[in-house]
Amino acid sequence: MATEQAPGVAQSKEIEDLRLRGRQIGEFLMVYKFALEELTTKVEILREEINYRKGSSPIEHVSTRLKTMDSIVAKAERRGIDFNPVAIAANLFDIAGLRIVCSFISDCYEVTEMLTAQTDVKVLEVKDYIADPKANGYRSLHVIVEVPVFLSTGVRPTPVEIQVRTVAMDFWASLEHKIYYKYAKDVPAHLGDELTAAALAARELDEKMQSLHREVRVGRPRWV
Ligand code: 0O2
Repeated sequence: MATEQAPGVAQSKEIEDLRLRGRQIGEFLMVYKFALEELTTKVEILREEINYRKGSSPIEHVSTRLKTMDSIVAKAERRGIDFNPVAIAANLFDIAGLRIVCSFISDCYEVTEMLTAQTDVKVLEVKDYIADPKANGYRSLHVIVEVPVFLSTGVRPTPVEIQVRTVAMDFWASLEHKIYYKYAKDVPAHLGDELTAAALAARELDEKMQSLHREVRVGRPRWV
């Protein structure tokens, strides 16, 4: 004979389950947050050191983001990844994201080189959308790296997606992102065409600024 549970007991079991799930999610995301903090410190050290030596830095600004649980679930579903922490950790490499915005195209490559040359930064994948832009005009250098996060329980190598881009690339990408979501990923053709034209203009601006920068650097007196 089945014994009926008092409503209060069922409710407190539900609350307990929810609490446990919340804790598991928190623990799962925590390591990505730590990996971002490590990488942010590395970038800030580079920025400060270069600024100290040269009087200016190639890094304009740095930002980080952790994917939301909703976004992780959506991507796991899209990719047919089992929804458990082990499968997700083994297949999704952009749960933690670091974006570095630089002044010039050459800075994007130089800063990436300085960061990835560090012995505790392991490169897993490089996608160079600066050399080879997406069809819509999107440009950025994407590098997936793995950094060791030292926990009380041991070391956890953790992947982070680094996006490196110029101010012009960043301006374009943030507007395109807003438009993309405003139209629920179904951007009207004329807007799409205008965005692609704007990406081309941003690219021309980057190239012009790069060549001016090179000319000033080559032609400057030794003490500058
Ligand atoms: P969020 O919120 O910015 O992180 P996928 O992630 O499935 O699309 P893949 O191969 O994992 O594909 O990644 P890909 O193509 O290297 O791009 C991943 C990230 O780059 C995106 O993350 C964006 O941040 C950025 N990105 C790529 N293409 C575009 C683009 O056309 N326009 C803009 N504005 N950003 C782009 P998320 O997860 O889509 O979004």
